[in-house]
Amino acid sequence: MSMDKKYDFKTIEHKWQGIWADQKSYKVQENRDKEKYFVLEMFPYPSGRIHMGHVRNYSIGDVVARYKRMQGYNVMHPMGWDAFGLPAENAALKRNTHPAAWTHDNIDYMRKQIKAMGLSYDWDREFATCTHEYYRWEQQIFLEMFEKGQAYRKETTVNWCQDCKTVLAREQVIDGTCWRCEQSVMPRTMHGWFFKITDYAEELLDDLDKLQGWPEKVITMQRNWIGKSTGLACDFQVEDSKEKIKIFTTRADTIFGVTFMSLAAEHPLINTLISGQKQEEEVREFVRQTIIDKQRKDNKQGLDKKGVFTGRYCLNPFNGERIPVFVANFVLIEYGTGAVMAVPAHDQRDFEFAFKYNIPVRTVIKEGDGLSQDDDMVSAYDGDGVLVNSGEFTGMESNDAKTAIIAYAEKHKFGEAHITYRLRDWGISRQRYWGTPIPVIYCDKCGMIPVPTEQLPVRLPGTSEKEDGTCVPLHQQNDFITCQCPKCDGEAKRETDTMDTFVESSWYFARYTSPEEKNAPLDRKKALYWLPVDQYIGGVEHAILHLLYSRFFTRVLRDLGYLDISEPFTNLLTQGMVTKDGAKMSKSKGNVVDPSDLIKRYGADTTRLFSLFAAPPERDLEWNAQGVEGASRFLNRVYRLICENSECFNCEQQAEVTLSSPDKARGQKTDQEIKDNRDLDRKIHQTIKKVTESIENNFHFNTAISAVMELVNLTGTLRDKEKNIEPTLIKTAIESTLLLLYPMVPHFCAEMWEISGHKTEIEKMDWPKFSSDIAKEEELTIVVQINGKVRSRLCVPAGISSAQVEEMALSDTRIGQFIKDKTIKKVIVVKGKLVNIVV
Ligand code: ANZ
Ligand code: ZN
Repeated sequence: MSMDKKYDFKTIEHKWQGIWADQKSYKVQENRDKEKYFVLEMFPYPSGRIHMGHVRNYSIGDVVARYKRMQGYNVMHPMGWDAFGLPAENAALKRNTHPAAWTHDNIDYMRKQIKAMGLSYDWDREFATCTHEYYRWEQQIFLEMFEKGQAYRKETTVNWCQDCKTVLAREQVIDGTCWRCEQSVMPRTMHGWFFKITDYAEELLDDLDKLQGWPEKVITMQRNWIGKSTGLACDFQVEDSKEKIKIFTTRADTIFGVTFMSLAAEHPLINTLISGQKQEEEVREFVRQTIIDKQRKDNKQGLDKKGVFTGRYCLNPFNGERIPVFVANFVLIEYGTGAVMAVPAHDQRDFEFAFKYNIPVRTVIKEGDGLSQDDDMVSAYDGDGVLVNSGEFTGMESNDAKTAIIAYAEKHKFGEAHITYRLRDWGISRQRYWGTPIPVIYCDKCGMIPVPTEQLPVRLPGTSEKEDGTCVPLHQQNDFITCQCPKCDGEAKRETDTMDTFVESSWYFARYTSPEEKNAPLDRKKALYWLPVDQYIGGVEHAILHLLYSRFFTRVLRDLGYLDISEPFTNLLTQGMVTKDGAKMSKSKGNVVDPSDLIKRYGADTTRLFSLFAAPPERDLEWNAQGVEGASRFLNRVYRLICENSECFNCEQQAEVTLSSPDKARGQKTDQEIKDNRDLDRKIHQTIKKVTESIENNFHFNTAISAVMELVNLTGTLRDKEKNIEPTLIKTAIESTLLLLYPMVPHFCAEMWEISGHKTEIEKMDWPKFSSDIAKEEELTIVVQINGKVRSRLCVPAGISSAQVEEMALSDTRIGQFIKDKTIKKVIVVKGKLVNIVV
């Protein structure tokens, strides 16, 4: 047989994909006799073609799915399409097609690409979120939320991208520009719809502690995003006015150090405060400029602290002191109350501001020994300490002072303990076409009316197209807008906003449990069986929003009676990026590798193996052409090993040589041959152990694959030596190799399993088990001598290297006592027997 004989991946992959599809091998149903396992990869946006990031994501998920099936779980592994979104509209405009047509074409193409990877999906559960069969249930959920006040409408200042002609969420504005088109973003006031995620802020935060199967960094990102702060909300009376300025502070202990007040440029009191003041014009100009700057710069805290005096004063309720009121560019309107009691001695931003505008700095917290900090202060001291210059609170420690000061404010009714979250309600309105229409009607007579559920879905109009066939936003589509009022039958108008596409992805995982349900968003019983998702896998770029929104929706659906869980994803794996030359693969960088080319050239199995082997899943994976070649060579090596040992597979006799029955073999074989047999047997069990543990330990497939490679090497070497290796042992070695590799390279292993004479398909086999006894390294006793005299004995694993033995001998405590400060001249190691140290 020639050394370069290769397996025919094209035929094999085609054959097995056909079999799996015909047999619907991965279709699942609820089965109370089996433990369920729901493994899910974040579903793709149908942008046109799959990329290496998809390949990596789905390969990981597929190994998990196939591995869990072999372990006896009832595995659900579904796939679908996150199909609404702006790219469809833009592409449609550019190509003169309809967004629906563009999207469905892409789905068809990508489905083919994904199928060519041999992924074990239950394709009967596939759906696209842009179909009314899906979004009508989203509209239903919206209506139920609306009824409970969880979906509401209000007027707000929004971030508007002129290029995308859409409202952007706060997190979609990056450095003042649109995350998509990188155009600058402008403020604009308009009505919009919101989901009351803040109602769940506390629960979303508290339950993070329960997410034991999530990466710590994702938990931290979620915690920071929710951003809970506990402190004091307190009123400062405006001098010569009925108005009060409400502030929020986490540092109530610094209240006697307040030397000015700063308001956000958008603060509603500003107008009243400045009217008639000589500063009026100056302040107005400052406010105007600041609002523009903020939208542009995304109000980064590092930016230059600027402000303007309003000409007015307010009074510190604790000591009646007159405090000048400023408008400052670093105060956020969205946070706390939009007003800050400024304490320059203990807050760096306030310190810089005070320095610039010549405002007094008054120390009220002393650190530890209480040395004076006033004179030579170069920065604020923002730590805790002991209070000074603080009236009756002087001498208290920061934490006690906070409590006492809050209690004082509550007693005198000008303030109270207050919790603030950074998290805002979720603005879901988008002024687009290609999204879920918000099911609300406006009637001049009856006001705002939710669309009655029996009138759902409010379908996206497909007919109202521009001349070139593309679709325009709903507010430009009169046929869509005009409707009948459900109450008075008069002429009314439809809401024209569509929902943020993050809404679809916030509950799709639940819909997979009952994708065909025609009477409700979910079949409760099925959802009960399948949820939560046991293993969720996707990019870390979704660590905040998508995961937070999904956690929120799960609770909403729970409270609406559809689900009985709170957390949607028990375990989360965030995979790293696929990079080339150190940069993320992307069209704009021109460093993309097309997975379809790889599959054509090397086959799906090699492509999968490469992406699993090149890096552990949570790390970035650097593209490397040799890596793909290597993966391909390895599979062919296994193939040849099987061909060369085909005679072993006809052998029905039981394995005789194992550690537990070494004597039986004796007599027929030389010592060396007995050792070789034992070594291979041990290696088999060690490999099963290693692979199983590597998968269980955060899916470290790369180490799993290395272990199998070692087994393949040893099997090949022993067999090449024409050693008297038991055929059944070779057979077990090869079978184990195939079973262990099967989840990663399923077509290849299915075929090899078949050609080596097995009647039952490999995927019906159980995951192999190992014996810890057999897997244990044989141990040897090594004598350690000093100048020829036996001084100690070491127990070492049989395979250990001379260097390792030497190191162990030298660090042995008894040897250490003998050597003390003597100089070591020479160390002689006789492999497997002794170490002699000459001093
Ligand atoms: C007085 C003070 C003294 C403060 C001091 C800090 C240190 P976290 O902890 O992130 O919640 N703040 C309140 N509302 C703000 C707003 N809308 N824009 C900008 N800053 C605002 O932050 C709470 C602290 O941030 C508050 O405590 C307030 O400044 C400021 F030595 O009040 B502090
Ligand atoms: Zn009406």
